[in-house]
Amino acid sequence: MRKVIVTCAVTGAVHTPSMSPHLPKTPDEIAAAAIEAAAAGASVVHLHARDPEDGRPSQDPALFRRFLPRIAEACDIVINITTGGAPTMGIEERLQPALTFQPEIASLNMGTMNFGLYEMLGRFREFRYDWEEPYLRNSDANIFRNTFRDIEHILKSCGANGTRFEIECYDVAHLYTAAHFRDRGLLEGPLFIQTVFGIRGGIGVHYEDIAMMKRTADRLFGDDYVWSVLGGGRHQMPIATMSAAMGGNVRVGLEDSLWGAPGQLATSNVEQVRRIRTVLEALSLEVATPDEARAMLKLKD
Ligand code: KMH
Ligand code: ZN
Repeated sequence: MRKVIVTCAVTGAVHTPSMSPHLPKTPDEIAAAAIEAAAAGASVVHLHARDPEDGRPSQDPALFRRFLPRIAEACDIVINITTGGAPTMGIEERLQPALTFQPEIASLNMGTMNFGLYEMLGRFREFRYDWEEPYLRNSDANIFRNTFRDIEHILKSCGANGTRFEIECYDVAHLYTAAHFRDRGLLEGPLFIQTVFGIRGGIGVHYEDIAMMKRTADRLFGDDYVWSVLGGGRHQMPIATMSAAMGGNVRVGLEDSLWGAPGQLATSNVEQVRRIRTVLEALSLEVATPDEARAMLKLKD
């Protein structure tokens, strides 16, 4: 049976605490979400941190230090630390936790872009914390900066620690950028290509979009890549399901969607992990264990 890598992205930097009481923000909540996701079968956890007082996204290594060792002690799961942080942050700030903790995987965003937030964000009018409203309002003016030089810097600095990459591609051009760095010898196969659908500023959520990203990646990388998929907002489960049936690996979690069912918030990350696991098993697919994911992605020992 084919093994499918399930990544759970537990908190991210897109959503804010007022949108859902279930979004993890303290180190305890982030650790618990990761440990529960592992127990439900997630192979990889993608991690951001937040200020425990007000839930604001933060790349402070001291915050990561409050949950990373606890996750490692409690369970086996592949650790993936963001280098994307939030579009409001500078590149050195974004890199701090991945350089400090030298994880098995770090995210690597393949291009500078507008990063419009998910469809539900515009609906919020009442905020629990002062930072949320300007953060969301300014998101229409932010640029998510990932220049060629930034990408090279992340590749060289994290790569020197043996960290491999979740290569986040939000449009077809980003696949070509990944191929460019592969051709220069800065990225080595198998590439873990995370195709991202449904961010305003990136590719859409039509099945033709998924097919085109897959066809292009097949052509550029042949057998030397592992394809994973995430859909933003309410598209998360339909896109994960379609892509799993097409041979893909999947990412779920409250970073990417707060929804559990139409109009209903997910009450936890593990709810989404369990739902995609049910889908995968119905498709006669098996969730990859962390060790199987390590072997598939050729991660460091
Ligand atoms: N929230 C994802 C669509 C990163 O952390 O490097 C983008 C992301 C970026 O995961
Ligand atoms: Zn992320």
